[in-house]
Amino acid sequence: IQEPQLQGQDTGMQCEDDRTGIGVETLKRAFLDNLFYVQGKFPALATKHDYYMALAYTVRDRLLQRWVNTAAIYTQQGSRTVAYLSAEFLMGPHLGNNLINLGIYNQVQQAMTELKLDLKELLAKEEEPGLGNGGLGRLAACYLDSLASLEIPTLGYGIRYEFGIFDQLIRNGWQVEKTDKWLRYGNPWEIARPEWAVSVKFGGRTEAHKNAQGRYRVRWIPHKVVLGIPYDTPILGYKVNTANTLRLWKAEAPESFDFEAFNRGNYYGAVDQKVTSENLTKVLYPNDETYEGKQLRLEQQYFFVSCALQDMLRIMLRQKLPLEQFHEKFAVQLNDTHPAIAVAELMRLLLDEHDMDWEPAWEITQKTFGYTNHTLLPEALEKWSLKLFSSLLPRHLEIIYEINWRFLEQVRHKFGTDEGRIGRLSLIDENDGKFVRMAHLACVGSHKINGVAALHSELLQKTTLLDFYEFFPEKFTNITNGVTPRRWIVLSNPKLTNLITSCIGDNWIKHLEDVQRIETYAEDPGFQQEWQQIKRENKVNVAEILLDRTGVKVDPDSLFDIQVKRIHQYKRQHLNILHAITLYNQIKQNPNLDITPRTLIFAGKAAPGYYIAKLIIKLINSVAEVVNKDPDIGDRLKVVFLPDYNVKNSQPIYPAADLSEQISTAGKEASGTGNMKFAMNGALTIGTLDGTNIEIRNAVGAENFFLFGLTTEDVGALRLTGYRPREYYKENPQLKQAIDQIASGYFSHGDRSLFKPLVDLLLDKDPFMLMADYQPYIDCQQQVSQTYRDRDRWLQMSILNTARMGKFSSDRAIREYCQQIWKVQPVPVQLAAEKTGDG
Ligand code: GP0
Repeated sequence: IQEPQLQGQDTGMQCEDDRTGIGVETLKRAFLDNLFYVQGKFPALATKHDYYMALAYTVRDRLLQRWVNTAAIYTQQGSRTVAYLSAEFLMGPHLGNNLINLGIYNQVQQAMTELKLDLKELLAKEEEPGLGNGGLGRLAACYLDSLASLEIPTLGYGIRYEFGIFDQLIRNGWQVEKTDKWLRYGNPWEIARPEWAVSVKFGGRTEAHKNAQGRYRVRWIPHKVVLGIPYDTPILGYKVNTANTLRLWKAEAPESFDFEAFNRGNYYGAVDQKVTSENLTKVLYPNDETYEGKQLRLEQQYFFVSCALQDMLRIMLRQKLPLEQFHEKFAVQLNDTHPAIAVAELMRLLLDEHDMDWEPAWEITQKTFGYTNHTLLPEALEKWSLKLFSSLLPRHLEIIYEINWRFLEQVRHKFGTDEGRIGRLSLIDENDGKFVRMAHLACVGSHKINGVAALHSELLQKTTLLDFYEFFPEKFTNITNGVTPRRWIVLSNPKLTNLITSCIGDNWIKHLEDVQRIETYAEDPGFQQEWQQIKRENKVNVAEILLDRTGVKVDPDSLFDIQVKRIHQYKRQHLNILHAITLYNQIKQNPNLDITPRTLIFAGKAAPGYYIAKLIIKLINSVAEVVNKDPDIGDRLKVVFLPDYNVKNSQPIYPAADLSEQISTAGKEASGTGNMKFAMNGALTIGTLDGTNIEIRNAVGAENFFLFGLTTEDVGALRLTGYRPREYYKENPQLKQAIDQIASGYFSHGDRSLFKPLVDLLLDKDPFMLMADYQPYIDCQQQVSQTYRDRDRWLQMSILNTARMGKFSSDRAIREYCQQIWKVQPVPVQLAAEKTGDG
């Protein structure tokens, strides 16, 4: 890794500050000092964890210098700021990323080596903050990295869940969930700011009163109040001094106990209040792309949104900015509808708490928000029953009725009385019970609405949000997702990073479009040789991990065919397994078959209540058990399920992949982001025309991408003409054999009932059209196997994939958000030492 030339280097001539210096000697001294004064240990008694903590504090000290300076400059300049509201931030471990962004990875590695410690082992000690489910939460994390790297003033606002996404164990092939106690040993990256606590109200009723000018105003008399305590984590940009803030809120009881209840002698009742309040931010809901109408979830959403908006108002008051300028000070982005209640909450704060009139408040509100939609799946669209909503947020329901009334008036004005259209656009769903539609609230309350890939944005406008598109087409736009090359190439794949940098310098890390320049080496035998060698070393590394965690030994020279993501029917891990069974059967039928040896690797969590997804995990493990121990198969096919997929465990995976599985039913995967991480690391994709697969294929070239399957249009047409999955099964002997084996108990010790629900679903309904896509998928996989045998061709394709992935950096995505939606400019941060020029 190429190191930056920052200030404060260890020249030996000057004395470095132990909290900021980055020379090896200074780092060693600071590290031992932290071991002593923070952990209270001397080396002989210190555990690996003590050493991790000492190193984390050493790095944190170096961040603090930048963080405090950044805050000072933003405060002085009253900078326009992005507020990214997200119920999830899937940050992954901080230490390694901070070392990369500070540009001190190599110095720290050397310092640790000189102290007889292994940096890798210390990095492995970090408990990752798993405060997200999957793509949506990880996107928020990549965006914070890019915002800081582009020097954009930003606050990330979310929830400090005490328990993040569960840890996954595999017992007897089934997923078992274990509580994620990530805060158990303390969190060195956060600082609590109890002085900025805010109160959040719930329940109760409203009443009218008159303000000083004799105008009617509304007062909300809540049933309960919860305190929100902010916990701040610095987010450092890559090789800049900008350190932005991720501000996560923890719920607490307003007093440690209820004195009244205590005085009445009801000590337990008083403590109970405290327990109930703190339950609010206890645990992340582990559903990905399915909403659950739970009261606690709505409480979480309102809680963090109210905390965030009150915090922004506090910042404005401190900077002496008039509230009329709210939308000029803050650009607030709604990461899906989870924070959409912000539209009503900002209205309430401006109207009720700051005495503003409706029209200016509404104008400010609309100019403030942008809304990103992340899915078209109907089961994911949030709607809250009026009963629940009104009992929890009575004032917000009044405001939503008023917004709706005024909005539908405008609709009538534009389109006349078209009751069908009005019913479809209304913020209240009255089809089957009454519900508040959160996506509608977000659309009406924002000035921009974006999808996350070209196809997704198009489908949004043509289907899910068609009526809104017809009403205000100018609000709609697309911003294709991206991922940060710092974590997903530099940190995860140091060997590839060094190879690329040795050829073209390190500019590509900040400007990923520049990685294009390795194209000239795509057919260079020496470069290809090094490329292959690195891939092999990364595969050996994963082979060791697989052996360690699953006991399965895999061949690093086999084709590593990898599908890692949440387990979902629409993502079709079971289609991939049908391919595994097909290969197995081909070898069994012809034991001398000369096929391209493959290792199929799966990882991902299923929502605890998603029965079919859990059954798919069981099926993968059941097939693995049969395949892996069959002596006829040998090294030609292995199937492995790596437990507990999370950010930390994913980092070695992408660099080790030959083939990336992106096989969702067309039209269902909004974007996908794992697809980008794989391709950047030189994996080839087998995929459908879905989400960003389409754009990746356009970028890398159709000849460097394995395409198969129905298109979105095909899917729609087939559904209309009557889809009969059982016909495909009857007419395809390979498919029939595979399904029959699953049904007959071949993979389940003769148990025919185990997979029956899955088999019935596939043969009768097959909502995700596996049967239709099966043969094209198998044929395409055959192409993959053929191509893999042509080593030079494969290497060339692999190199061209990496070379042409520039567009998929989250830096590009964030630049587009800044220009199209947020209208915000960089604010560079200089350190005092740089300004005065003295060390
Ligand atoms: C979308 F609606 N996504 C949701 C959700 O609740 N959770 C979630 O992770 C994902 C999409 O499925 C995606 O296609 C997309 O790339 C990601 O949001 C970020 O936009 C793949 O994970």
